[in-house]
Formats: sequence, C-alpha cells, structure tokens
Amino acid sequence: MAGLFITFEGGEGAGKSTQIQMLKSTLETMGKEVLLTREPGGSKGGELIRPLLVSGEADWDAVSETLLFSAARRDHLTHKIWPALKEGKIVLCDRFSDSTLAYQGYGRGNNLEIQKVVTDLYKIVAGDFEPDLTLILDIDPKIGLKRSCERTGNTEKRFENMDFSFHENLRTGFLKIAQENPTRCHVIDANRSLDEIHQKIMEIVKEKL
Ligand code: Z5A
Repeated sequence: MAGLFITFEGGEGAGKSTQIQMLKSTLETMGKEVLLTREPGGSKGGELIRPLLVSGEADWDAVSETLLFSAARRDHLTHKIWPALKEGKIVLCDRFSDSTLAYQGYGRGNNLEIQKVVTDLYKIVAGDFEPDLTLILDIDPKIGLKRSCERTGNTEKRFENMDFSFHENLRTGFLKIAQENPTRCHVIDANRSLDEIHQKIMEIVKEKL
C-alpha cells in the first residue's frame, strides 16, 4: 500500500495519546497527510464495540476479549485503515494488534494457548498485513498508573483497575514482542520529558520516511 502505518503501544499512562498527537502535528507541519485513529474503535463498528470492552460492565475472559477486539479491528481495517493507506496517507494508530498480544496473551500470565488464539485470529482478520513501524512506549507501571490515576475525566477504567501483576506482565509482554520483532518495533523510554520523547520518536519516524 502507498501509505505508512505507524502504531503506538505500551502500558497504562505511558503517554501514547499525548505523543501520537505531537507526532501528527509535526508531520502535518512537514506537509504530510495524516490520519490519527485508535483501537479499540476508530471506525463506526469499532467505536460501537469499544464500550463493551472498556466500560468494566462485563467480566470478559481473555478469549471473549480477543474475539471482540478482533471484530473491532476487522471493521477498523476494512473501513478506515486500508482505504487511508491506499490513498497514500500516514496512518497513526493509538494501540493495535500488539496490545491484544500483550493484554490478552500476557496480562493474566504468560498464557501460550491464548497467545495462539490471538495470533490465529489476527491472521483471519488481517492476513499478512502488519504495521510498518511500531513505537512501544516503555514505562515502569508504578509511574504509568500514577499518571493515569491523576488524569481526570477518564471513565474507561476496566484495564486500569486490574491488579498490579497484570501491569507488570503487560510490560514483560511488550518487551518480548519488541525483542521478537526488532525490525518493526522500537522501544522508547517513556520516563522522560514530553519533548525528549517526541524528539526520539521523530528520529525513528524520519528514518522510516
Ligand atoms: N486493549 C486491550 O486490552 N487489547 C487490545 O487489543 C487493545 C486495547 C487495542 C483502551 O486503550 C484499553 O483497551 C487499554 C488497553 C485495552 N487499557 N486501558 N485502560 P486506550 O489506549 O484508549 O487506554 P487509555 O486509558 O486511553 O490509554 P493509557 O494507556 O491510559 O494512556 P496513554 O495514552 O498511554 O497516556 P496519555 O493519555 O498520553 O497520558 C496519561 C497522563 O500522563 C496524562 O495526564 C498526560 O498528560 C501525562 N503524561 C504523558 N506523558 C508524560 C510525560 N512524559 N511525563 C509526565 N506526564 C506525562
């Protein structure tokens, strides 16, 4: 496809949403056409599924969660991401498939069966398609959760409220994903100032451009 697909990943409060906005602004200043989107959500169907997953009203197990995230992703890809990439846009996505592997596959422990469900479903949903670049914002969950708790107005607390070991497992999962995909993934130390992190991200993105 003509465009470029960049995903942002990481645990709670790592600063993804903040950094993705900063990247969008800088790329637009450079004259690039950018689509900023997110998962779960991003398309009409995806946004309809999102509250089912993040509101905390239902206690889904990892398989049910994976099925719902995958349905939302398929809708997002077909209605939004793939058309934008075909038009040559840079698509920035706040979370994508690595979140499914980390949250559903590693969050409740290193569960190989669920990891297989996640990767098999991804093949059905997206085939061989994958991000051109993935930026993993890495932070100690103690700091990330503190940042998330201090943020006001957030009602999507389902994953935030998981116990601390869940968040430690997530971090391990994301770092393992990065290790296994060294060409696509870059781990960025997110315990720095906004500008320092943005500068590092720009170095990596410019190389890709
Ligand atoms: N999920 C899943 O389980 N499986 C999947 O396949 C997918 C998702 C796709 C929704 O995602 C939930 O779905 C998510 C995982 C799960 N879990 N939760 N919750 P989300 O990305 O929409 O969740 P979120 O709650 O919006 O994101 P987040 O991880 O909590 O936050 P963030 O985007 O990484 O951080 P932020 O909003 O940019 O910053 C948080 C606060 O920290 C804010 O007040 C900032 O001003 C502050 N901040 C940011 N950067 C810094 C620095 N550098 N220094 C100091 N303070 C900072």
